[in-house]
Amino acid sequence: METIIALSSGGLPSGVAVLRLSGPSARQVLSALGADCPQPRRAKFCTLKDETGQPLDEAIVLYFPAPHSFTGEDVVELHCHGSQAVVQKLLQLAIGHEGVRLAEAGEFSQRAFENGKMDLTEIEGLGDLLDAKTEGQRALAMRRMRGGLSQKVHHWRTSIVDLLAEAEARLDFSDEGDVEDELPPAFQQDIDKLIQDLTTALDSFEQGQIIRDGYRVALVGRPNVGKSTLLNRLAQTDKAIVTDVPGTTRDVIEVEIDIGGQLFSLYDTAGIRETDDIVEIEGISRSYRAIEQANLVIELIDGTRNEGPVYPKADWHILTKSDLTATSMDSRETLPISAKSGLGIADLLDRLTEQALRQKDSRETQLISHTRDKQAIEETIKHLQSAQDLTKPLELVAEDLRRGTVCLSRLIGLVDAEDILDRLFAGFCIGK
Ligand SMILES: Nc1nc2c(ncn2[C@@H]2O[C@H](COP(=O)(O)OP(=O)(O)OP(=O)(O)O)[C@@H](O)[C@H]2O)c(=O)[nH]1
Ligand SMILES: [Mg+2]
Repeated sequence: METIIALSSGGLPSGVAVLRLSGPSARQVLSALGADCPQPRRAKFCTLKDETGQPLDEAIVLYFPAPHSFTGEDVVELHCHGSQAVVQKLLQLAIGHEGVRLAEAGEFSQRAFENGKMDLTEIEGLGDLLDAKTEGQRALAMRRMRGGLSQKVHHWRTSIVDLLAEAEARLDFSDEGDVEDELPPAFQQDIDKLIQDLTTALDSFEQGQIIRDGYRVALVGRPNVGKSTLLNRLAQTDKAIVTDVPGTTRDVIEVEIDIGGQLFSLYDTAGIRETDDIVEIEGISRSYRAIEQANLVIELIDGTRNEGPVYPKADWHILTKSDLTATSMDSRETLPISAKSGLGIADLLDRLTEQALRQKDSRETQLISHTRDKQAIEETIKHLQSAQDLTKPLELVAEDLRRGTVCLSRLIGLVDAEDILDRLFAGFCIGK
């Protein structure tokens, strides 16, 4: 097994940089740098030396002997100064050793997976954690990384394996007379119960996905009502072009914002109206596509004009440009706002947070956040439903159950993990 090394901390220069070595030669590299190996898991201050014995840098060194390390192998961490020259030199000296090379993207995590330190969903949780921008994403990712989903999957899988054992016992020993031929009445109930549990878990998918990928809000309405102005105000950018020409926005413009720890994706869309302009027609058809994908559709209505909604099915209607209108017509349905003066914006943000939190169940259940989870659970349910039909030969019932376990095994990476891992690690950075 080769030893790998990478810069595991961020961009240089920085106060401190962490180089991580994993593999059987990790300790030798350390001693070649003139440092004695510290006590396991104890920080030690060392002067690292170059090939001529000259001081190269001062560093804090940590040693995690196998198997009690992130990767399950011998791991050495060098906390050196975050200097381009220091890091380059250390990397160059390390890979000069026989059997030591630079790590590839995600390779530390891959070794952790291969050595059974983390399963597939836990690795995905780690990836989500590193990508997390909001508090909600962080909490969700942490639960996944710490085995929240794995535990559930193991539990479901064990339950199916128990049922499978019942069925197989009757197949194997049916002529020996010491096992009842009939399945116990609890068999059917246990399957029902499992289907119920899995269905409940599946129900949390939408919420999990909203936390992970963001709550999608489409801003729609007639041209010139102030959609782009509101998007810019909420996201504190000038990403969307604002003019007084109706039909300014042609493409859907997406921005991500953090409101109260929840990630929102806001979509500014082309104003909806009858038109012969082919560019605008395409823009409007994109507006409708954004509407289809949104969790919440807000139609903006120009409060200075006497026009009704153009998309009455919108979840909310809000009145814009209220800085120009004299009287406030506040109601639950039509909140008056002004993206110019800021009137009503705080209230709008509150309502958005409230709305995104509305479907939130207890934190426990929000573990299903990847499409992969959803598919695996749906498939498992399908096989269990097929196993509910006990009028068919027992062999077939057993086969349904076995397939159910395979779906769950795949979810945590017990089988067929390679494809998923390749895709996953491709998105990881070096040193992870
Ligand atoms: N007084 C006032 N003017 C506003 C407000 N919001 C937008 N406007 C003005 O209304 C005009 C249209 O604003 P946009 O944000 O481009 O409107 P839009 O809905 O994106 O328009 P399209 O992209 O053409 O569909 C611009 O001149 C803005 O300055 C507001 O709250 N108060
Ligand atoms: Mg616009």
